[in-house]
Amino acid sequence: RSAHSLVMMRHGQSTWNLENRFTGWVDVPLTDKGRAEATAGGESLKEEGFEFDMVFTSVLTRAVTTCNLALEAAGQSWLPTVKDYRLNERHYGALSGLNKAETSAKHGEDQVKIWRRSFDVPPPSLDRSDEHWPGHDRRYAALSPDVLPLAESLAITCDRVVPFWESDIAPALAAGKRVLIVAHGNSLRALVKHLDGIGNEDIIGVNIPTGVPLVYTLGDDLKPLPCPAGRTAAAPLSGYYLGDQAAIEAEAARVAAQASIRA
Ligand code: DG2
Repeated sequence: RSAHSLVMMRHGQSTWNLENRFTGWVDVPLTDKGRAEATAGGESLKEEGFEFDMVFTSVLTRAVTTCNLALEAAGQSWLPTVKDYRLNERHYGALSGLNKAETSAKHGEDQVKIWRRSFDVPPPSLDRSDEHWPGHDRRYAALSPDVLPLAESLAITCDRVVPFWESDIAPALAAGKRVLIVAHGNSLRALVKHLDGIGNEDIIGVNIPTGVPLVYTLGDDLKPLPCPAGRTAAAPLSGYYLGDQAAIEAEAARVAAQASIRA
């Protein structure tokens, strides 16, 4: 039985991660810490002997820069890289740009948790005149305005991430390519939900830290194989993170708590 290698990584810390602002499709850069995280992620891939044949990322600068820095550190900058908007972060609608803790102070932590982590409740919508509607950005000019979101729940995000998985990423894996995906907290939650068959309730508790490689091995059916002996799966995911497990767990807990009023 042949195994397929898939590594996912959330981009390093962005300026709006640092400022604790809802980001979504807003195109903010990495901080210096985020650049260092991206490089460290690439170095750990190199140390562990990971080689890739193909890379996928979003069209947002924080993911593209992370991808470039990680590949450079891994000595694999030459790899073919596909950038596609379907790996973009979920669109945070009218929350885009707002501070997460301030939004909780205004609307309550429970409401903000629903907006951040419920499966199918979208955040409040923008309208098309808003500067954060992607129709004003020429990188989306080839797309029909009807596919450009006004706000996305995780369910809506799954409805673009999973078809891209099926049409582009899964065929590359099936052809024997070893794949790296560099994307975002919620576009990766959509992907692991699909891969691991995580339920709508259990996905609420999944938080992905920045800049840490998440390693999956898939079987011939492209379903995850159990985590290898000696590694600890990031349950309910069957993938495992490379690096200091306690630090990674603490970082995931910090992401979960980002909208707490005292954050
Ligand atoms: C964050 C995720 O996205 O935020 O859009 O604010 O991964 O691109 O930094 P990323 C955003 P949360 O859903 O964790 O609040």
